[in-house]
Amino acid sequence: MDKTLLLNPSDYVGVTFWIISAAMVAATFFFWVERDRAVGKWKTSLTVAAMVTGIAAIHYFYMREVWVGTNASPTVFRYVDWLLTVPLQIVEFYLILAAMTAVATGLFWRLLVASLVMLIAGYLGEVNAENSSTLWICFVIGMAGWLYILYEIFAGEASKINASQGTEAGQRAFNALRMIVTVGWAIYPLGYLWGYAGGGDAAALNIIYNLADFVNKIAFGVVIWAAATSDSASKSAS
Ligand SMILES: *C/C=C(C)/C=C/C=C(C)/C=C/C1=C(C)CCCC1(C)C
Repeated sequence: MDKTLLLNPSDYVGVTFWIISAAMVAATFFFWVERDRAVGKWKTSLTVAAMVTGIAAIHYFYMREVWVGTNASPTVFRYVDWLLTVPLQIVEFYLILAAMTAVATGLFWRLLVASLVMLIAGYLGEVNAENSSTLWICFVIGMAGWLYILYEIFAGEASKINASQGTEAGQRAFNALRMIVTVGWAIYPLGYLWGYAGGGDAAALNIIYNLADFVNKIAFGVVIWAAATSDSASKSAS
């Protein structure tokens, strides 16, 4: 294995780690500063959005070094990052729901447990990737965790939000976050499939996961920022 200390500009996977590191730092700073423009509960939502991208930035710096130095997937730090940031995103989702309607805290715990099942299964599958039955059983368990989350937000308690509840900005945020959890999160299992089916391709795996993190952490925050600033603008105008 070719070991090196510096990022080779033709290492396109390494370059995506680099670009996303910068984007995560910029997003953190942006959400943090924009918090001043939000009112009430929206301030907390922007704080959480900044925490997510800030935690990811630190992991991206390190994951980039692992990739540059070893050309291997930084699986452990990838999952440490997800284990910290996915629960924060579930908190974020729940805060928005709770602001719109009375939702039981049981919903929060169900979403949290399902996300942990999804991530722990994914981790066990990836660190045991040489064993293909473990790899694919874990994939199926991880998929079940994600599908359960989709069930909760499209057909379960969380879906019972109707057009008369909450502010317009809150509803827009809820619908957009739902799309992110459906379409944006779907990129991860595709990365797992592409990365491991047929012998394994670490470059494809990391490039797809990096793209997914860019969408699901930064766009997720931007959706919250858009709702927070439009709601706050209408409140301060009235
Ligand atoms: C900021 C990080 C985020 C939003 C990470 C999300 C990760 C997932 C949605 C992972 C999903 C997976 C499955 C649905 C199947 C098993 C393999 C995983 C863990 C990649």
